Amino acid sequence: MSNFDLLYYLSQQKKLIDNSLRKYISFNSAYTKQISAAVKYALFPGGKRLRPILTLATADLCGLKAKEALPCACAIEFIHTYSLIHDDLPCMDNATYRRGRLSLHKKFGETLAILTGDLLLTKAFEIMVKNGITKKILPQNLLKAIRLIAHAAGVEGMLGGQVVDTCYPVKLITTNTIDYIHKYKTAALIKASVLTGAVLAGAHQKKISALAVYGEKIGLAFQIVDDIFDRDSTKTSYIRFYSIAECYEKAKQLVQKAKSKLYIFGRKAYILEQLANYVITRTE
Ligand code: GRG
Repeated sequence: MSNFDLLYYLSQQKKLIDNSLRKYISFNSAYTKQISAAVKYALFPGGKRLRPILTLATADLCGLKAKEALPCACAIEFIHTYSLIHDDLPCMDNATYRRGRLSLHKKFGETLAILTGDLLLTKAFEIMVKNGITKKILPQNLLKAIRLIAHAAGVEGMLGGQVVDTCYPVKLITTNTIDYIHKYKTAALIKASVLTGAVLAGAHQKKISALAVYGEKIGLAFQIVDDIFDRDSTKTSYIRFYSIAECYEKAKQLVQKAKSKLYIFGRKAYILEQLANYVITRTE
């Protein structure tokens, strides 16, 4: 695998995912024109597509062709996109820009931004139920995947982390609070993205358990790197408690731990190793 080109791999997977995402947003009637435009703006050109890329990678690792896992991978990207739109709203992070362009509510107004987030969240589940079963995916495995994705997006996952991030009194925030926020707000959906591919493939429990640890560790490392990018030392950031060097060290250790869980897959885990490295070497 010495000639493996990670950036090329990421761009190819992004293309695959983008083509699939496009298929799910063709609900254009005279009455849905506005929200259709808003959904397109939110999804394209999009970001790194890290979560669906992880889903396709673990599906492949566990013996399921990546394209079989595309509906669930796209549904996860829909949920991620909804979370960014709502997070940017004036009542949350009040962000003017996202991915170098106006945030959705700045471009389309707050009402449409809230509704676009709601649309993406509900559509995600419609896609999984409607398109998730293929010849190679057993219905019970799809059901398990939907359940774990719903859990990761909900109050014991991303939404729960966001509640603490946005509503917890700032003066009570300790490193434990920040660990909690990171684990739920960010790592939960990344972990679910990793597990979804394996669950759809019907992987053995031993593999699922190893991937659960891998997913959570890279999810935490991802958020620490995000904190470093933000350099925001005021609220719920690692930077508030640790130096940049300490943050990098923590992220590196998490990635090391994540990769150490992959030994049961042998050389086939090469792509997941590279994706773990990417979480801390990425520049955006
Ligand atoms: C609104 C319920 C609700 C939750 C929002 C995830 C989240 C919770 C808010 C996003 C705030 C944020 C910027 C968190 C940092 C980690 C993160 C999710 C960064 C953005 O993810 P990337 O870098 O985005 O994967 P791209 O643009 O590549 O898709």
